[in-house]
Amino acid sequence: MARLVIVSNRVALPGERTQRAGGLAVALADALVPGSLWFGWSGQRAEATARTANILSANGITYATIDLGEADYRRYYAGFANGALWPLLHFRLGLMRFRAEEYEGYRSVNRAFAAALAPLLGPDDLIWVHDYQLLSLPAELRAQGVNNRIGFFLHIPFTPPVITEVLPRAAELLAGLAAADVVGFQTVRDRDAFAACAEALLEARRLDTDTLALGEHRLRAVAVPIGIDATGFTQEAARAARRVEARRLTESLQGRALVIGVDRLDDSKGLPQRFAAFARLLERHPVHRRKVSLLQVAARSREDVERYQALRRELDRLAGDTNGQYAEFDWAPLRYITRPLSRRTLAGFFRLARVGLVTPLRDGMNLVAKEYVAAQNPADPGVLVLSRFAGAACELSEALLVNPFDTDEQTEAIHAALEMDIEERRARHHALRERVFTNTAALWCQRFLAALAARPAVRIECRARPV
Ligand code: ADQ
Repeated sequence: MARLVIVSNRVALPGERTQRAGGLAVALADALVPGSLWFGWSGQRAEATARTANILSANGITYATIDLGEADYRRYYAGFANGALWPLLHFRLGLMRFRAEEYEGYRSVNRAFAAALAPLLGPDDLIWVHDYQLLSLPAELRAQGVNNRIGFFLHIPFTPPVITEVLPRAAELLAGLAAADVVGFQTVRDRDAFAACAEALLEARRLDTDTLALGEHRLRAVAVPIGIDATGFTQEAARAARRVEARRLTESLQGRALVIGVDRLDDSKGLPQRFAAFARLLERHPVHRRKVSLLQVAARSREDVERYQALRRELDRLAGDTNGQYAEFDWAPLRYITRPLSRRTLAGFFRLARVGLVTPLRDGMNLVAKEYVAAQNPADPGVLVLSRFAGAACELSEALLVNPFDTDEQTEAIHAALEMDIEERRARHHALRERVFTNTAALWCQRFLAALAARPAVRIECRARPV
């Protein structure tokens, strides 16, 4: 069997779990079998970007990492990836900041990844590249003479041509990605947006639903939604709900209903809008005063990106306003935590929560929505309020779907969730649970790797357009 080589911005080294890389490690658990190689950034910043990888083996898996030079890191990660691409691909043109030198830094880190990875590859390895930090990597690997099959999965949304073309050098960037054999997206909507961009910006021809022709090159673009380890998460939640953290939370609630939100502190997650909707709930529906608490866990992320510091200040203010206006000496309506909590603790909290709020302005998938569903007790489940603009909404249509920009709609959905009778809660949860248990992380891996392996055995020799 071919060896699988995973490439991502961050590698979750054994014993070290960053939030993002840790999430990927969980999703890839079924694919990362002994014999696999995981390549990426070590998380260390050095004076200059390393040319060769550090190799470490554990449990039969090889981890190969490179350190990034401080200047490269800034231009690539805080600069182009999170200053330009992230807002663009989340439809936030107003937040996008394009700087040519950051784009060049991004390209040069992608080139450095390719140069350090190429010598580690065998001829039959299947390469699976992850996410928006590495859009140019397929072309950079081809430039290193790598003819292996290359798959790429984008975890975040993709934008239609009218938005994508606003990014300077968009065609060049897309051509880099199009040098892969298979590109995977979270939803049909993202896959179609990509195909439309390839047609508009690269003069690709769409041969059928998931095949594009770029000259002689055939590129498959597939929609493969990511999932979770539903069985594992359900068991974890049931156990965690009996642990000390969950017991302390229950005690502190004193019989009040818990509404929960769990996100990275990120401007795609719709947190100011969520806080506003919750404040309006208390204003419009006084019946919930003293009866409900919102626990928002918003783990700090990307703190070296300026926007994130401003968001944090805004949330501090909004939380203070709501508590200042409605809190009583023995009740705080909004509990807001910016420290990360462990997966286990969160699983238990999800199970206790009568309502789960997952209201991003735009999200590739949003695994919190699926985790919340998996964590519920089927006999007495909570209600998921979900943004229509999360990829998860394509599958989880029995949630209460909202437009997060519409404060009133979000407020009324939280109200309806809190008032919903047990029969309706069970019926909705039954349908959602079915979906979460069908489209699991394991199935996601299988489906993507099947698409990658299904490419014709002899890849048509080609180079993407010069980049
Ligand atoms: P993220 O934007 O990081 O990922 P998401 O899918 O919501 O988002 O969460 C990933 C994991 O992080 C989940 O397991 C979740 O429980 C955990 N997590 C989130 N907030 C946390 C917190 N405050 N404390 C501790 N853990 C927390 C990107 C895309 C998503 C896509 C994923 C996977 O933006 O749309 O679902 O990749 O493809």
